Amino acid sequence: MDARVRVAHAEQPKAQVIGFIPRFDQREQQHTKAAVGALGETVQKRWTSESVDPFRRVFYPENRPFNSPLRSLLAVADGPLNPKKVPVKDPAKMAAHIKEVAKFFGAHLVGVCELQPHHVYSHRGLRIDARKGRWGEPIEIAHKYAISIAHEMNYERLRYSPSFIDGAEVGFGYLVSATIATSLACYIRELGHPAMAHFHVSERVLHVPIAVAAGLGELGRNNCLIVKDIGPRLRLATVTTDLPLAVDHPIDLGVQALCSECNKCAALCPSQCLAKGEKQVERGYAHWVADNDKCITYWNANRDRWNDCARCITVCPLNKPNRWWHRFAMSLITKGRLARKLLLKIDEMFWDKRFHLHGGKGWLMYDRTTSAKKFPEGQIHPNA
Ligand code: B12
Ligand code: SF4
Ligand code: SF4
Repeated sequence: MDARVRVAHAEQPKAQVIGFIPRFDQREQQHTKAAVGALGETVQKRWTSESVDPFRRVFYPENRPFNSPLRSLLAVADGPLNPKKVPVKDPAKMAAHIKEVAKFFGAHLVGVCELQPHHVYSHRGLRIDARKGRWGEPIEIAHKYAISIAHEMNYERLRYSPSFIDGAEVGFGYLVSATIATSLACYIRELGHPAMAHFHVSERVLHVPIAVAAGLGELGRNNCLIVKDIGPRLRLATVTTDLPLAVDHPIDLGVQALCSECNKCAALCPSQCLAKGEKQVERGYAHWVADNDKCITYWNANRDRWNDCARCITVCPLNKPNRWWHRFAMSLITKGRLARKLLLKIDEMFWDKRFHLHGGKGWLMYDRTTSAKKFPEGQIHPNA
């Protein structure tokens, strides 16, 4: 049994689910709303146009799929089973084995939960669904379990948000997390059991509630999963499966308590779309309700300089390099209000300054202010 499961049994997780949680229609999520024009013509035009940044075009297959590796992963997200089915005598041993396999493939954290109806979108609504003629089709996933996979994103590159530098890190995170999930799904299918990998061009599920149920961490004010060693600085992917597995449980790391006393992501969000006040019960669970439309509208404010934003991850006091002193600080946040106040004060004194002063040397051919306008060809490229 790993440490996270022990925490779950030692403490009651913060009550989050208050009532029935309806399934969410994928056509209502913001990437789709922006693409179909539900957020206005300007946002639609910008969001569906080809990016000036070559990294963006590599990591997101929407405009030029021929040079996007994700396209090949899509082909093996689901697939046929090896007819020689391996029997599972002990689901706990199998879960431990599968977690090790996921870590071998590169996962930072792995957990298992039962797949619940509200984890699964009600109707298909990805841009690829429109192209394949299955837009709006009802989604049913018969699988019993969900394996939640977290991939760690680079600390330094995210500090440039919003720019093409953190954008490249996010895109790379999508690719790596998709590779891990796909490899794991393929492995399970080779054991003869059904498995499907969900990543941003194949997904039928909501990764964050799955990760919370699988005991990876807690939901923060910034609407992201926050884990004990790297805070919210992660990308998620999921494998749904029928392979018999022992499940993990939600955990209490003190994140919700800290978020109630901290407001940093909401204060520093450039679009001011995050909730500054108390949690509300919305769609059957208690959380800080954000204006997600405002967030993606900001992503499209200046496509010559950025394609997205991750500042609510970057500025979070729980986003620190994964070192012993950070893990020690994390262990203190459950110890009471005074300890949390002290940690927030230390963050304000040392880390705020460091974050804001990070003019940065830049990375590859980019710095914080790189704009496509400086390149006569209309796209960013190495001036070699
Ligand atoms: C649409 C979408 C967006 C939209 C909407 C934001 C949002 N919070 O949903 C926009 C474009 C604004 C966005 C922005 C960002 N996103 Co986004 N986004 C998604 C996507 C594709 C679908 C989520 C969705 O359908 N949201 C619409 C509704 C359901 O949102 P909601 O009601 O606010 O619910 C949110 C939470 O409350 C929670 N949730 C929903 N139901 C329940 C039920 C329970 C019981 C619980 C506990 C939680 C929970 O899940 C939702 C996402 O957090 C997911 C991938 C996926 N399939 O899960 C990634 C995802 C949520 N995004 C992610 C990230 C990191 C970001 C950004 C930081 C951008 C970036 N550059 O990386 C910002 C952060 C903005 C923010 N503060 O939320 C990560 C989160 C990783 C993490 N640490 O948790 C995900 C999981 C992508 C991934 N594969 O890693 N995103
Ligand atoms: S910045 Fe503060 S309020 Fe926002 S998620 Fe991090 S700890 Fe919570
Ligand atoms: S991604 Fe940027 S705009 Fe969106 S909520 Fe986070 S900080 Fe705000």
